[in-house]
Amino acid sequence: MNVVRVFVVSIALISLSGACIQAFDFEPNYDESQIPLYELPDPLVTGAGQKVVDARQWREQRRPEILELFRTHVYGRRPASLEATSFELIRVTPDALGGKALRKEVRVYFTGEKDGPTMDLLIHLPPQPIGPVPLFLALNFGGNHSIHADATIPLSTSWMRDNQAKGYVDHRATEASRGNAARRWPIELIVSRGYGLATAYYGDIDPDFDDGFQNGVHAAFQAAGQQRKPDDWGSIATWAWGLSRAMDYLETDEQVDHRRVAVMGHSRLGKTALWAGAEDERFALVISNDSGCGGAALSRRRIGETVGRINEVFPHWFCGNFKQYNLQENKLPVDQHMLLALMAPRPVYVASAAEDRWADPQGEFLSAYHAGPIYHLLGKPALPESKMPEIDHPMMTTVGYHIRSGKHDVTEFDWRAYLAFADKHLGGQ
Ligand code: GTR
Repeated sequence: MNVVRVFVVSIALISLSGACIQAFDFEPNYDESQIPLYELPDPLVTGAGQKVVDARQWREQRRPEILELFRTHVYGRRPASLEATSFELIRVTPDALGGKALRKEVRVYFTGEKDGPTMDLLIHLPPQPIGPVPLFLALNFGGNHSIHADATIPLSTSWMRDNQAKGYVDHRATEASRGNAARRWPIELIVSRGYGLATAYYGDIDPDFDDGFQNGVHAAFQAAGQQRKPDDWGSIATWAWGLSRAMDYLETDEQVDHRRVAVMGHSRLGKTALWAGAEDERFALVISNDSGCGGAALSRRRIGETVGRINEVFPHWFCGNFKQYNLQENKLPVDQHMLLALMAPRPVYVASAAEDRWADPQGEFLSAYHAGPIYHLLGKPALPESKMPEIDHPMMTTVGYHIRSGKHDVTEFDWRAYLAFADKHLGGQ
């Protein structure tokens, strides 16, 4: 039975919520003994209280029900009619990175209109692939040119968050930002292992600021004067939708095996990768790197970043309804183990970092653990025990997990674990 009870009640948290103090007004809690009493909703009991007994009932009844709950209460609903997306192959460089990779630059026209919103996909494949290759798809934070120092990658012209130190000035990328995230993107390693890597700048899909949903694809799909509904898509849902449009392209590329695409993301983009994997089952494997609150971490634990805090600081990330759960996590009809369960029976990997307490590593692990009963129901192995593995010791069944030493980041250790997990489930080239 997938129920957790924690008997240590935080008097402080209860009295705070009773007095309706703003969710972000108190210090984050990192003390396991101060977690409020919580009970996780059981993914294998339907809304009507019926026990889910077989794979068919999960597939036909409970999975769609849980997906709808996440759409309604957490991420929001993507618009229905989006058949128009088109693609343009801008450039192919057969000998990119000193001959180590084949590069493709593809422009995605979200609405099919040349003057509408676009996303630039940067794809690296093993040079001269002998057949369609499996591929990692992951959004980036700083523009495609930030993932490698190579001077031939076009500088992004999209809106950027200002960060002088990293080369972003007046909301534009400058040459100084080229390659600033290269450490997080071991392209040469990935292609040498027989995989492709496709990336796009998340701000091409929707700029990451609270703009009243006036920019990016939100604006393109919102009729003028149309009021936003409390379950309309927030930015995470929009970014996830953009990943699906990238997948639409990948399905047309004969050098990519679209049945072996792993979607990966770090931090807010880890939350995005999970939601993309839930909404779009074409993703064969899903990886969450340090995704934390609203990603892999259980909301009810209130360790580190909380629902209230994330909604205050990033009001545009989730749907309007999610704000009802500030300091009311127990009222959520879901928790994040149910998001991971939506990946089943596909392989899912959750990674944490030991010093990333803000993302609640223990809550990320428990979430992966409590998705286990769904994997078992579908005949797949899951995490074997409720105790975290040792630091730097990845654990891999159909559900994978590691806690790496170090901070909130994406490191080569993380990528080597993802490659091993992908080798196990997707096979290399
Ligand atoms: C933090 C935020 C986290 C995480 C992170 C990131 O400020 O609190 O939820 O998403 O940003 O995306 O880097």
